[in-house]
Amino acid sequence: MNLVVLTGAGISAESGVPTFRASDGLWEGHRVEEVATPEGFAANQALVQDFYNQRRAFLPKVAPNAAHLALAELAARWEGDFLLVTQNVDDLHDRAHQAITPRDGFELIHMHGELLKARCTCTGKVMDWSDDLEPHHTSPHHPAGVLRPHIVWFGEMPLRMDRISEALDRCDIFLSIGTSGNVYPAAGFVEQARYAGARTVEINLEPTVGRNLFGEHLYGPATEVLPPFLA
Ligand code: BJW
Repeated sequence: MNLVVLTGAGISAESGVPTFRASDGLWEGHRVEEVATPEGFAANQALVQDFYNQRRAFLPKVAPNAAHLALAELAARWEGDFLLVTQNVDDLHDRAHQAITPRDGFELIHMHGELLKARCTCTGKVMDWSDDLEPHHTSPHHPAGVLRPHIVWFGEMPLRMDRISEALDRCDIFLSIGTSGNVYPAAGFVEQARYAGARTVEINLEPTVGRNLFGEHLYGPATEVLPPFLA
C-alpha cells in the first residue's frame, strides 16, 4: 500500500508555531505581498530577511508534538512507500524522524522550502542557515549573489513537484492534515489522489473549503485525532 500524507500549519499549531490564516496567525500584521513574494523581497530585502530571521530564532523554542511523532512512528513500521509532503517550513517533522528511524520507502519533502536553509540568488545553491550568515546575507557562492530564504513564495514553483505527482498517481491512501486547502497546487493533491482511486481522509480542527473532495473526515486537534487513527 502506498501512502501520501500532506501536512500544513495546523499540525505544528499545538507545538506553538502560528498558522497563517487564523485571526492570530502569521499573516496578521504582515502584508503577504511584502513578505512572501519575490516582488516583496526585491522591494525591501531587509524587511523580508528580518521576518524570516525572527521565525528561525523561534524554532529552538518549539518541539515536535504527538501528531508529528505519530507520523514518525508510522514511518518506522509502514511496509509500502510513504511520502510525507509538508507545506511547513519548520523542522518539526525532521526532528520527529530523527528521533524514530523510518523504514526504507519513506521520504519527506518540504514542498514550500525550509526556514533553516538559504539559497544563493545567482547560483541557486542551497545551504544550511547559520547565524554567521547575518547581517549582510551576501552569498559565498557568487559576488553578486544574495542569500535569500529557501522558501517558496507566491508565484514560485513548489519543490519536487515531479516526485510528488508520481507518488499521487500511484497512491492508495491520501491523508491531508492541518491545512486549510487555500493554497495551490497542494490544495489540488486530493483530486489527483482520488483520480488514482485512493482512500482520502481530511484531518483538521474544522471542515475546510475542500472538505467535499474527501471521502472521510476526522475533526479535532491533530494531537488528539491522529495518534489513535494511525495506531
Ligand atoms: C488544525 C489545528 C490543529 C489549526 N489540528 N488542524 C489555482 C487557483 C488560484 C490560484 C492559484 C492556483 N494555482 C496557483 C495559484 C497561485 C498561488 C495560490 O495558491 N494562491 C491562492 C492564495 C489562491 N500558488 C502559488 O503561487 C504557488 N506556486 C504555484 O502555483 O506555482 C505554479 C505551479 C503551477 C502548476 C503546478 C505547480 C506550480 C506557490 C505557493 C507558495 C505558498 N507559500 C506559503 C508561504 C511561505 C512563506 C512563509 O512561510 O512565510 O506557504 S503561503 C502559506 O500558505 C505557506 C503555507 O505552506 C501555505 C498553506 O497554508 P496552511 O498550511 O494550509 O495554513 P493555514 O493557516 O491556511 O491553515 C491551517 C489549518 O490548520 C486550518 O485549516 C486550521 O483549521 C487547521 N488547524 N490548528 C488540526 N491543532
